[in-house]
Amino acid sequence: MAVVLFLIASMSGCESREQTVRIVAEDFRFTPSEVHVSSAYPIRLLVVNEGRERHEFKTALLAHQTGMSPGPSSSLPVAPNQKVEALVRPIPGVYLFYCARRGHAGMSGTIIVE
Ligand SMILES: [Cu+2]
Repeated sequence: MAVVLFLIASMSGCESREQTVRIVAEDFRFTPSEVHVSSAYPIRLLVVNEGRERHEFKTALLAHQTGMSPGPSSSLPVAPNQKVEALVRPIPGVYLFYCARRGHAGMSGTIIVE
């Protein structure tokens, strides 16, 4: 509970800034497929499923989620017409993302934190 309260407080403060990366999942691609973000501010990953299939957004960037207990999820399953989000620390790097669902191997892209 303390962790949740701390998160809400830190996100509503005037000093806090974050950048939102919005990725749309369709059947069968992610848009955009390449995203550049700054390492200066936390990244809010927002994945919106506009397809008819269930998708599962997966990337190593999710290892840097903030405030996760006991540990961060390694992927974000998202049902049709749903959206999911995660707040991650902006550790510089090139992060591939892809759909972990069987048969969806063509769905992939890159997030570059610089
Ligand atoms: Cu998929």
